[in-house]
Amino acid sequence: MTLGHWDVTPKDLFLNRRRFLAAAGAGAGLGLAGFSPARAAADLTPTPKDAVTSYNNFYEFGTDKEDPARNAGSLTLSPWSVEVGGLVERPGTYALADLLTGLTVEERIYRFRCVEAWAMVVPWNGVPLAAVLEKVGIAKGARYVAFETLYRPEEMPGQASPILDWPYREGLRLDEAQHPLTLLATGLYGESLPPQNGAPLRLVVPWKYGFKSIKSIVRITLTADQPPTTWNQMAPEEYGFYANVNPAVDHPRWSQASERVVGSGLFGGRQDTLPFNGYETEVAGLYAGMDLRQNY
Ligand SMILES: Nc1nc2c(c(=O)[nH]1)N[C@H]1C(S)=C(S)[C@@H](COP(=O)(O)O)O[C@H]1N2
Ligand SMILES: [Mo]
Repeated sequence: MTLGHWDVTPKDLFLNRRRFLAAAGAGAGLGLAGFSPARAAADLTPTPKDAVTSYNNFYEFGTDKEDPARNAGSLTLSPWSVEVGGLVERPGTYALADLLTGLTVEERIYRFRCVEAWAMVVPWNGVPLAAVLEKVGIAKGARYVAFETLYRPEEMPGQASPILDWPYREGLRLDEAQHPLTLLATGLYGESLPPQNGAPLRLVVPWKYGFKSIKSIVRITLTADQPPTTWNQMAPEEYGFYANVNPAVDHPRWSQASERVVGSGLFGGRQDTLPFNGYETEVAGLYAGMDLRQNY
């Protein structure tokens, strides 16, 4: 069986054919001025919406890039609740609307870089994860945040297959989770999140490989210890817990120095991959003193 993360096939490239005349390269990097999401957005040209919503990784709905758009329409999105627990002051099962009440949904145009070496620019809508964490209250001793995707094999045909250890799990260090760039997305292109993109609530961590950005979240748990995460458990030599985008550290089976720009023509243009996916100024401080080859 061919898994996307195991094998970037010519077919993957060919599937990119429904693309557009418009050049959609991720433009220049962040400006030299201090960080502001609006400023970061101003320098980026979004990938066409058709590409963002038809070329997906969401193995719960199949491993081919076009499977999620084809199969995820069956997902029941309402009601949706998120179980918040572990080291929090106000644990509980929150209806999605209650979790978001009082928070301002913002637009964030971010680069998005899959570990398979393709890239997009996505105009997300969402709330900072930090605001949600503040709402539920971070208890003493919390050092990590763990996330889980819905497990519902009746609606998620990919979960019948043992390719991953379901439910899909991800995690961040607490300071990464609280970083202002870290988003809980509820939409893209100004509309509700399409199911194939992880409706109704997914994580977006733009300086990390895409697999960290877990979709269709039903559980958020604050922990003292580093939580187990799906791809890291599956192949620890290939997918680290940190998974910060790093052109200097290759995947064991392919280079990470450059990336194919999805939506920029028949086979996609290529561009150099940037350290921390272009967000080095904002996030490098989180990893001061760490060996990023060791902690890939
Ligand atoms: N639950 C879940 N979340 C997931 C995945 C998945 O298979 N299941 N794939 C990840 C990977 S590998 C990538 S690259 C991104 C893809 O997000 P997109 O389809 O919105 O571009 O979702 C991530 N989140
Ligand atoms: Mo990915």
